[in-house]
Amino acid sequence: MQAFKSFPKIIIIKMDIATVNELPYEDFVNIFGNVVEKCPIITAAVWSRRPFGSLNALEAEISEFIDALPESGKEGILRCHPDLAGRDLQSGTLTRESREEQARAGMDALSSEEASRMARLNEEYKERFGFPFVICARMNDKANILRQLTERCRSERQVERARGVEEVKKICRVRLQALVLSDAPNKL
Ligand code: 2AL
Repeated sequence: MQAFKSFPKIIIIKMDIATVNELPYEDFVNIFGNVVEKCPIITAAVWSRRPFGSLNALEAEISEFIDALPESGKEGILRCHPDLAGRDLQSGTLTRESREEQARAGMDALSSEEASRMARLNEEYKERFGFPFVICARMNDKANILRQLTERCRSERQVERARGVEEVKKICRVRLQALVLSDAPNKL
């Protein structure tokens, strides 16, 4: 185990992979249940694939599980994601992970003009594709998110489904990196 300071007064403990491998099922699901937003069933399924050789191996198991789902399952995962700067943010009902990600990307501090543009584009995207726009907020700033949302509104359904799933995997990686020690230097 290694402790480090993330924010003033908050100590986050990262586990090494050996500790992860020893976790009983309930603890594993409690700790990793939201690495894919509101999809603890993925975590539950992946637990039986341990031991994991590394953080990368754990991530690869999750990716493989997602890739094996039918397209309807992949869309289901996308639908579990809250809109960026959407109703859940306004009403304080985001998951802790999502709240931190959205705040880091400035989604909680949009001008009223930016907020209405975001809301309009999010609705347009959902109407066109039937699932929400998903992007890894930690890897993008506000300007980039708005630009990509605008561009991706004009895309094709299959392209967006695949793109959204790749973004889910990036979000998952960032969330895993916050919990598990990596062998490689952490670039985030
Ligand atoms: C999110 C979210 O909640 N966190 C993140 O990185 N992206 N949602 C979204 N619709 O892209």
